[in-house]
Amino acid sequence: MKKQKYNLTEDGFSILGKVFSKKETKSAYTGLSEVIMGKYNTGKNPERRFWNVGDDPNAIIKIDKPHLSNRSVWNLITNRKFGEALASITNSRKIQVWHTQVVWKPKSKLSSGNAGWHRDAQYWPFWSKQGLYTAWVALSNVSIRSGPVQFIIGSNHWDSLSGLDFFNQDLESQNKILKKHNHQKKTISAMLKQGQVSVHSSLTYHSSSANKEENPRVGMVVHFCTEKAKQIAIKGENKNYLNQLKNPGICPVIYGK
Ligand SMILES: O=C(O)CCC(=O)C(=O)O
Repeated sequence: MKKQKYNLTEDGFSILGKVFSKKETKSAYTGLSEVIMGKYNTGKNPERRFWNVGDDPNAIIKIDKPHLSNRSVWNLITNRKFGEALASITNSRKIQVWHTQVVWKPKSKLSSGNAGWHRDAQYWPFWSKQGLYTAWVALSNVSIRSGPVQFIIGSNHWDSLSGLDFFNQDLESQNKILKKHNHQKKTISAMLKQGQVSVHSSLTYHSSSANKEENPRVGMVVHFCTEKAKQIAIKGENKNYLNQLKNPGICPVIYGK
């Protein structure tokens, strides 16, 4: 693996060298395209689909926990080299994958490919702020024109801002919110080669915009926790969500014990 760019603790994200071979990424890419079409070679459904066959072909396609539904996708997220790379970059003894999503972005029409500014932690009231990260695995080459994930440098140190959301595709109005809060916004677009990985803290603000390329921009998004993560007791519909951590068939430990 080549040298890392950007410091995970200081900048809130880091860009790793190539972790996966062409064969590994190709096989996961094919697996995800099958999951998107509703074909599950494990016989298991993904956790949740936000896009279904027949929906807008230019829309961003997000499906939660596709690793349950396809063996090649499972193999990608449980890959030993991947576990080692995540342990090394986070300086951890244990890496457990607790959630995944595919974010498959076909050529966009207007704002159809936008993912709004957010920090992952805003969706995870049941988790502490420490020890929670996301790895974004490039299954296609990601150019500046294909709507790469963009990170705000150092935003992992900010207080949380309201009015920002992954599902809000109006990036301009969200940029105004960022400006209003007087945040000097220096962003970095994560341009990655197929097989490369970026890692960000659950507190780092990020978004992505239109894919202007002909080919889809494909990211396998892997949310993982380390031994520093702590569960927080909450009320309501997600109060038992993290019970699945006890099930290695859903939440595999990919490094350490
Ligand atoms: O793939 C994208 O454009 C957004 C991904 C994202 O929000 C994440 O990795 O947490």
